Order: sequence, then structure tokens, then C-alpha cells
Amino acid sequence: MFDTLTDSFKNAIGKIRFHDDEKALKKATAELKKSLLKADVHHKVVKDLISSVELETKKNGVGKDNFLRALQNKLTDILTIEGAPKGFTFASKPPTVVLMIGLQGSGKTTTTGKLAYFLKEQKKKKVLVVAADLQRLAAVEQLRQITSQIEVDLVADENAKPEEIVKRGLEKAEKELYDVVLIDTAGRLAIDDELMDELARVKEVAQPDELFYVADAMTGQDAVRTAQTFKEKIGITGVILTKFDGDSKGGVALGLTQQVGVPLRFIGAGEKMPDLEQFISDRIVSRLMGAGDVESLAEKAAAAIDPKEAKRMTQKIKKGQFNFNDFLEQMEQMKKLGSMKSLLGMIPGMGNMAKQIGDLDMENSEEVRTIKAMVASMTPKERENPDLLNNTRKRRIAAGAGLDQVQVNRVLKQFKNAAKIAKKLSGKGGMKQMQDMMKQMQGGGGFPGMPR
Ligand SMILES: Nc1nc2c(ncn2[C@@H]2O[C@H](COP(=O)(O)OP(=O)(O)OP(=O)(O)O)[C@@H](O)[C@H]2O)c(=O)[nH]1
Ligand SMILES: [Mg+2]
Repeated sequence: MFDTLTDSFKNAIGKIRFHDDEKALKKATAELKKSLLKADVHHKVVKDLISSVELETKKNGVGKDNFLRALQNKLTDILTIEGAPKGFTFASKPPTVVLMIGLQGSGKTTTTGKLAYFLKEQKKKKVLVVAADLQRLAAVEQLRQITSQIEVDLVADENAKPEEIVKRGLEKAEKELYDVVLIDTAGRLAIDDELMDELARVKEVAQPDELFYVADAMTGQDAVRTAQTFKEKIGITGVILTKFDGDSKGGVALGLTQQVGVPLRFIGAGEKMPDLEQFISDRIVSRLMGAGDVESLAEKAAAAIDPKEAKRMTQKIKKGQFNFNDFLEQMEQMKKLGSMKSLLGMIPGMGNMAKQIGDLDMENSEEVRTIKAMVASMTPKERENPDLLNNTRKRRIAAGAGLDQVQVNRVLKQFKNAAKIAKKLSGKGGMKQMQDMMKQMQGGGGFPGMPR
């Protein structure tokens, strides 16, 4: 997610080797300055960062460790606003009301869905979404699809005014004890007074605990400027940057908090519902410095994996009973974790690997699609017991799935091998084999001697 920035820090750090070498420090900061500007970090933020890293390093003695520590401190500093909430905070008296605002097409509706999904899956909250965008005909339908996909309740009425819908939503939330109400609003142009007035009215009725400004990261410094305008005109408590998966250079995330004076709260990096990351400054700094973000990873895994279910699955694997239904179930679980790329980015030392993997889309890979097509052509019994598949059955499945028999045989063989390996790994000493494998994969990347 922060490839460019992480790379620039790494390059700069690489320039410092010796103690008391001011020339090396100058080189490192010059390099850092250049690449931060290139990554679209605002020049004032860059200047401030460089001068304070230089000062602190000199004060403590020029050397790699002191440079790293100074950089880490300064990054934490510029990403944090004293007293502002970290991650999502809940109102002392539920429901917590959140108003989602922003320019047209910035990603408000998608992000409303992502946030609902995050609160439901990771925080185990009862969430109500309110469709207060009545500007665009398709807007309500879009939200209907999203909320039904993630199984979250929606209040919508194409024929009512936004304020009315919000009022109804809040009443429902009060009566039915929802924890959070997320209100999606119509996209605005900052200059459009009529829409801004409507937004002010919606805010008046909603009395929100949070006003999230949703901005498209690809618009770079424009995102910062419009956030400032919305802050002045409506008031905002946080910013969510979307489309961070695109070609955006990422630097805007670094300066935004200081520039706007409200914290960056979430980052959207993909079109799917799990593609939303909390922006918690110390965790982000850790990631920026190439040290991963194990905390977020653990939280994601804990939310996606039901311990009882995991135990049942392990038992099945141990007994060699892993079947096609289990496979499909595991794929569903994987989906909840979000993209492979974002997961790898959270593992220390795996940042480089994440880059190589790019946007690997497991769910739509040919391999998985082939297996899914095959499974769709199987009877329930065959799904439970892959051993049943004789030649007649294989022919029928191949025809049903639009595959030839060679393909079916190949997949079956792979599937059986995988089940065998899993069985072996789940036995005694299996964990150790796995760890050895991980160690080998982790070689390289990350910064040796990175202070934590
Ligand atoms: N790649 C990527 N696409 C995104 C992300 N967030 C939103 N999008 C896409 O951006 C487009 C616009 O998203 P919406 O959520 O409809 O934006 P909106 O702000 O509600 O738009 P209006 O209601 O018309 O103002 C959609 O095609 C989304 O799929 C993201 O994090 N990454
Ligand atoms: Mg919308």
C-alpha cells in the first residue's frame, strides 16, 4: 500500500553507515526529500520532516539507529493529532451516528458498505445503513445491493427527502438498539451551494458523532484542498482516503493529517468490501518503516476465523477428510481477510513480496474458477467424498463444467495431493516444517536493526 514511501525511507537509510558522518546524513536527507516530493507529499510537510529528522539525529549522534529512531518519531508525530481518536470510536451512548460526505464519485457509497462490513465483522456491532443520497436515481439501488451482499440492514425510500430518511433511520436505530448508523449522502461539488445547504440540513437532523470526509487518493493534493473546504463549510472529524490501490503515489496520506488538521481514519484500497484498513498512526509508521503491522493482521484474522470452525477443519484435515465443500468454505473465509497483497504488506519483511504479487486475485484465478466450476457440477455426495469420482462421474462433471477430462483429472490430483500435504503438516512436527518454510521465505527485505 505504501510501496513508494517505504522504498524511499529504505533508500535514505541505506545511505547512512558510519557514526559521526555528517556528509552521509546530508546525502540521506537529500535523497529522502527528493523521493518524498516525488511521492506527492506536500512540500511544507517534507521540509518539516527533514529538518526535524536532521536535528534529532545530530543531537543524538549521527548513525543508522539514531536516524531510524528520529524518522520513526517524526512520522508518528505528523500522523497524529493530540487527543483525536485512533481507529473507530463509539459514542458513549449508542447509536454512534456517522455521516459520510464527499465529492461526486469519491467512493462514499462503497466506503459506507466497507465501513458497515468492518464494524459488523471485526467489531461485532449491529449496523444500520441509511440511504440519504436521493440525487442520483441509481444511488439507492447501489446501496441496496451492497447492504444485501454484506447482510446489513438498510433504510431507504426513493420518494422521501434526505432529512426525512435520516430521521426515520435514527428512530429505527433507537427503537431496535442498533450500535451504529451510517448515513450515505449525495456526492457534491464543493462549489454547489444548494447541495451544501442540503448537507447542512442533513447534519442538523443527524447530529452525527463522526463526519467522515471521503476523498479519492488519486486526486493527490486536491483531496487535501477539498477536505479543507468541507471542514470549513460543514465540519469534519476524519478523512477516509479511497482508491489507494490505484496509481496514487501515497504521499498525500502522509501530509493530510497535518494539512487538514483532522486525522486520516481509514484507507480504502480496492473495490471489495474487506478492502478497508484502519489508519492507526503507530501501526502505519511501522508499516512505512518496513516492519509490517502484525497487530492489524492479528485483528483481521481473529475476526475472520471462527475458532470453533477452525478446530473442526483441523480435525478433518488430520483425518484426511478435507473435501470440496470444505474447500469452498475456506475460500469464503479467505475472502473476509481482504486481498493477498494487503495481507502480505502487514507481515514484517514481506513488503517486497507484496509488490511482486501485485493484484493477485485468488478468487478469480483460473485455478479457483476451474475448481468452482467442477464443484458446481458435482452431486452433494461427490462434494463430500472426492474418492467417489470414477471415470463415468468424471466425464459427467467435465461435461457439466465445460472442461475436458484431462483438466478434471489434473485438478483432482492436485486437490488430493494438497489434502495429503495438509494432513502431514497438521501432524507431529508439521508446525516446525511450516515455520522453517516461512523463515526461508522471509530472508531479505525489512531493515536490520530497526528499532521497535
Ligand atoms: N479501486 C478502487 N475503487 C474504488 C474504491 N472505492 C470506491 N471505488 C470505486 O469508485 C467508484 C465510485 O464509487 P462510489 O462509492 O459509487 O462513489 P460515491 O462517492 O458514492 O459516488 P456518488 O454517489 O456518485 O457521489 C465505484 O466504481 C467504486 O467501485 C477503492 O478503494 N479502490
Ligand atoms: Mg454514492
